[in-house]
This record gives sequence, structure tokens and C-alpha cells, in this order.
Amino acid sequence: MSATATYTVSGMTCGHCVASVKEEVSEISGVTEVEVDLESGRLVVVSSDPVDPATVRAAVDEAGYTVTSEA
Ligand SMILES: [Cu+2]
Repeated sequence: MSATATYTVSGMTCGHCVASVKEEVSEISGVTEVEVDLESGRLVVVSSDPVDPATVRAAVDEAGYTVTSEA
């Protein structure tokens, strides 16, 4: 079983930002796949078990950006 969660991240302006977010979110335990779309700010997190949204927020924060919505 795997879980997929979608978030919107604000503040990313280039491929480097995308890489930073991917790196931090990938470090969360159980995360198997991270997709980031620069233009829309869409962040998709695939994990073996559901990840606490607060953990994802913290990781995005750590990268220097902000989660503006969770869906
Ligand atoms: Cu950048």
C-alpha cells in the first residue's frame, strides 16, 4: 500500500528551489517519491504510509519555502 498527498508550495522560483524541496521532503521517513511542479507549486508526496502533513510542512520550511495548501 502507498499513500499520495498533494500540497501547494509558495516561494519557489527556479530549478534549484525545486531540488531543495525535493531533497528535504525525500528525507522524510517512508517517502518513496516526490514530484514538484515549479510553475504551479504543486508538490506530490508518495509514501509507504501516510505522512503527517505537519512533517511535510516542516520539511518544506526547512528548505526555505512555505506550504500554502494541503489537498
Ligand atoms: Cu530557486
